[in-house]
Amino acid sequence: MTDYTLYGSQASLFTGKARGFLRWKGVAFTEKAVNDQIMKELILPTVGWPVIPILQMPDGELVQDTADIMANIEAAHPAPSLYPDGPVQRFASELLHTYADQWLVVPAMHYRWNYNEEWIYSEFGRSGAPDATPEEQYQLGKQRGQMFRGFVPMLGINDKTIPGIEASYEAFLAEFSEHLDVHPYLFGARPSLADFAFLGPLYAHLYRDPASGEIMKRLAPNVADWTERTIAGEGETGALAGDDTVPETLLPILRRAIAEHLPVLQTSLEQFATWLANAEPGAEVPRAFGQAAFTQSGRSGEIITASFSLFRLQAALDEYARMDAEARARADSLLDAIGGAALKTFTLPQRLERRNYKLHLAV
Ligand SMILES: N[C@@H](CCC(=O)N[C@@H](CS)C(=O)NCC(=O)O)C(=O)O
Repeated sequence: MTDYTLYGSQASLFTGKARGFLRWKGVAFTEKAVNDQIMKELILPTVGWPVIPILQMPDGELVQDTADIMANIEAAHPAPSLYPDGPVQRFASELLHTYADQWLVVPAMHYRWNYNEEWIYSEFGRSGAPDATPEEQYQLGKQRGQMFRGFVPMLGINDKTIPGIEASYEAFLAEFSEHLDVHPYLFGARPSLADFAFLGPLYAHLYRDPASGEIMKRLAPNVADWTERTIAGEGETGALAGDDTVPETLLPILRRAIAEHLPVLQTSLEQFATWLANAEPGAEVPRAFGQAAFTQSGRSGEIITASFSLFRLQAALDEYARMDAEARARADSLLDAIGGAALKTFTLPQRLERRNYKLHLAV
């Protein structure tokens, strides 16, 4: 019997993020693969929609959303700290968190579904019904996988955009490799929030799916090595970069995040404001408002404007808002250096909050 139970799946992006974090924290937890019974009897009655991972707390409470899982564990087990101490590092961490969760999901889904489709159907079947025959597992996995397969066009992944998505991912791998030549983790010698955020897309889809893993190991062996260390929960001791500095080698990654994702976030903000004009106070917020144009490595397409991306970004904006003048000046220099000056005045017209496991207008 352990204190915490993580309900998830080996193939799930956000389960990998939570698993690496929990291991690194050193808390005792049991991981259980979610099957139909757990979904119907535990998750749906409380959470209300089919989503993983879920962390069950020692008192039985179910926590959904990896940011909330991390915050709850952090409150109970503060050392080693997940969040950097310095305000600018915290701000940059939340920007990278938004990029990892809400933008690197695009290459993750592209490589999974366009390079590993048959494999992932069998894999979904193996985890949902470990005792079934391979043929039954494949058929079950195919049924289960349809929803995720359906997300692929919504993420703007199509013949026109794929060369841009791949070029951008390969450039990202090169940039992350250069960073890892100098630092073992994103902000220094131990993992912190942004590492576990990156682990989401980089582990299950881009490392563990066989064809994707082959690409990562060939193009960026030290990113594969970082992925192995981070999912294992290693690196619990070292220090983060001193004086609240953001390592120089992170700037190309932040620049890429801003160049590709910020235009989509700006369109999302406009569409949120339009939706808000007719919304009831405290209303549940739709998962997507519409679509936005995006460009990756010269290829343009349209992607859904996810409300959750604004919610993740809100955490970065909160860090920025609470800075004193000295930290704000350093954050502004960082924003200028990465092409993100527009974030200085990026304001949500209404705060977002999660209630009953769903996104709502804050009350
Ligand atoms: N923002 C959530 C996302 C969780 C999530 O999207 N999980 C995926 C599997 S990795 C899922 O269950 N998706 C179902 C859906 O989006 O409808 C988190 O950080 O935990």
